[in-house]
Amino acid sequence: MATPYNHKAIEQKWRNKWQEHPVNVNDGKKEKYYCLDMFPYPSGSGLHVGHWRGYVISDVWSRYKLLQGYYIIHPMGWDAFGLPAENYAIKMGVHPSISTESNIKNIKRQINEIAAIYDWDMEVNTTDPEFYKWTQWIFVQMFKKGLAYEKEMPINWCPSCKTGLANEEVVNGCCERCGAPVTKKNLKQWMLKITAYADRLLADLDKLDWPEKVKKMQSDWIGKSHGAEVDFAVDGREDKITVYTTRPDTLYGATFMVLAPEHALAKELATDETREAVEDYIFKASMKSSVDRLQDKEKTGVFTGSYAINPLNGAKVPIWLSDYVLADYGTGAIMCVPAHDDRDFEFATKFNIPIIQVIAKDGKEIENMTEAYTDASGIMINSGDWNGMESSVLKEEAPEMIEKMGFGKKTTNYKLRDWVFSRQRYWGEPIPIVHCPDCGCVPVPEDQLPLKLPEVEKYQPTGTGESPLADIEEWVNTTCPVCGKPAKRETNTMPQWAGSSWYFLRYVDNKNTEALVSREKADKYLPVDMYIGGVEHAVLHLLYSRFYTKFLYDIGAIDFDEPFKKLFNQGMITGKNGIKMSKSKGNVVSPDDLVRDYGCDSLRLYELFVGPPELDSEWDERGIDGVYRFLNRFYNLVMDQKDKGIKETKELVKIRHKLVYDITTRLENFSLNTVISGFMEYNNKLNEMAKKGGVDKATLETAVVLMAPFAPHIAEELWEELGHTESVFEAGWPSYDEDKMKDDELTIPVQVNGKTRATIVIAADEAKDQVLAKAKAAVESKITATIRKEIYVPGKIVNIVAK
Ligand code: ANZ
Ligand code: ZN
Repeated sequence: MATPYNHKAIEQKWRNKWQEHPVNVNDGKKEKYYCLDMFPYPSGSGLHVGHWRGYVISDVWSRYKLLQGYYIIHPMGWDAFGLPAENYAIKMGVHPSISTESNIKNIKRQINEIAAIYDWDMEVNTTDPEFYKWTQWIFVQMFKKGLAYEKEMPINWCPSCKTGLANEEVVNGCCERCGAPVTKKNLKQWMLKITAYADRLLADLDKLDWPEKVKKMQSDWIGKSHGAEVDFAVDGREDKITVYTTRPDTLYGATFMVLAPEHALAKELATDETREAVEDYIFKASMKSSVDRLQDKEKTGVFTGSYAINPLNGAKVPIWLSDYVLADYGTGAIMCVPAHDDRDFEFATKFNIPIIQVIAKDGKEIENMTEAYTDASGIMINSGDWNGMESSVLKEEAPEMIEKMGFGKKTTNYKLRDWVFSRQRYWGEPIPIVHCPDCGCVPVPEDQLPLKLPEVEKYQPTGTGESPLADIEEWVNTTCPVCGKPAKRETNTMPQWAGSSWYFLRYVDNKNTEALVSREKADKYLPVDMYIGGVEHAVLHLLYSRFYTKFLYDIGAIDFDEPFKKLFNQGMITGKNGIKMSKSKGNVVSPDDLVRDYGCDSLRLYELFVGPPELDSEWDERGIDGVYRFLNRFYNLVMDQKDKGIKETKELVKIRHKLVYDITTRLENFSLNTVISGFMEYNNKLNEMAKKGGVDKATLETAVVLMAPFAPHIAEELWEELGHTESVFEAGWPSYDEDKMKDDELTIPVQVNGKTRATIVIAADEAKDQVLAKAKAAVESKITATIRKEIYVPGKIVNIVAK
């Protein structure tokens, strides 16, 4: 018996060797491959086994590409500004700069246990002034192009985090960070004009090799729709109300109109009889949080007492207020067609408003409508001149018809809103703007960047709508860079997304003091070829990064306009019963003990073995034993067979090519759990072969190379034992030959009347006639009746029917 598998010694040995001789070197000749992880924020609780899985996946992919001959850019850094870091610091009562630093240290130690090929020379940290100098520089460039502007408006406000939030940070009406219901607050904000990029952000999704799900989330978020604005006169008044509709084909079916309670005319339309109720409704709506507005199951509303005139047929329709109409979408007013819209149907039913069907599926009117007919397909009815038209055709033509008739125009609308970019918090990049009474908003001159975040004693959020920086007089009071008169600094900071929107550009040139990245390096090493991370960033980070990249492309800083060519979203690892791992639930599994007891290679394999990487998987620690036993058996097999001088046989060659084929195709499909189970199956097969006559060296070597991306330490060790002096990562990824995978001899059953009577051995490509002849010969003695039918399922079975 050879020496047993000693994971501790082996792993330590190869860590040391890799330190001396890194396996991933840039020789200037190899093509680059950039494999990026979503960088972590340095949380206080460290990494759990769920974070580990993401980093294992990206390292497996990186090492696979390394074996294919690429130079791998595989960096790591810290998303260290922002609410989570600051909230943690406040809770622990330490300054965020101190807690951030010690958290980074701990997580870096944990990440190093993964033995990934991270290039720490490329490390970035968003809180490093040399980094955020460029975060601020980008803001200044946006300001100069008119894409960063100040605006006072009601914004999403998290009363718990005490800061404003972007629309993307409000999930089902709650703060994306802390879960508290979001309210509205009127504040002067810095905004980024992401809407100027809406069309490109939408169209360029086609260029991306991303999961369809994420692309759909982005296109839904951008929410481009085509339709018309239609003007309705208000009966007996000068005013007109413009509505936005995507279904102008249904205009004859509009039986009422609804305005958002915030609409400019909402109050004015009230009559003496309705005024009290209208004002009451408007007030109550303003007090409702957006969660309530979203979650309200029943529609509420109030009749204003005024009527609008349908411009097409002159019909008088009542004007209502209801909070199911959003103030900041379209025109904040809608024409309501209860027969063909679910929300309008519900509202009309509740308030006894007439319902007029204008589209009929088969030309017939429905007698008793119990729900809206929402398809835009059918024949127009009850629609004057439009009767008989196909509704889907009319839907396309109506905007122009309305424009010609002079009561509206064709329009396009977007759901996407400009990005609220100010945070009333301490732990972020100061917005590099000076407010001068004479010159207005003046950017801090570029040679004065970074504008450093001042040291403070009190960094807790104030809740007043001002950031803690507003209290530091000597920092706030400055002089205007243009005219030199006394002026004040902007005291809001940037959101956490500011640094993460461009950090991936910085890794490849992280010490550059002249530019955020040199054009030379950007052209050589960017963009990212593969991006790996959780799906929760689908419309936040992934949309913002695309926006920043397009902007930097437009100003000539880089020569590509999409940051991430390919995207893989990994699922979460949860605790028992699918519960998310969290410190407060006490179900966090730390990788540290598992690495100690089983070794890094075992944990790497087990992280992948727990389930399909794109799905959530429940963590069950017991399974790691099985993986550990597998590695032991594989180690013993190679050690036992390596010096036996076994010659390859047809069967061994076949197994070898099939192994390469299975592992490669599964890996290419990111089916990493089945890669591991595949290794286990082949390990069993090879152990059988070892008993039968032995396993040749080429087959052992192939198996070892294939294992290298997954279990790099043991692969290096066995590669060395197989007599190599170079690293296994120099070996190149093995190829397969489909011809050699074919089974050339098959044993198949021969049935007579459905019962197996014999087996025959045939060549895999043997002709049908010959197979049948062999089959009949084999069962001749068992056939007593006349043969009626002979069936051959190629390569599988022969069935003879005799009666
Ligand atoms: C009449 C109509 C008839 C409509 C029908 C739909 C179906 P998207 O695709 O989301 O753009 N709408 C317009 N502005 C709104 C607002 N501020 N708040 C709530 N709803 C609003 O949908 C546009 C449709 O949503 C518009 O077309 C309008 O209702 C409604 F059979 O107009 B529709
Ligand atoms: Zn000035």
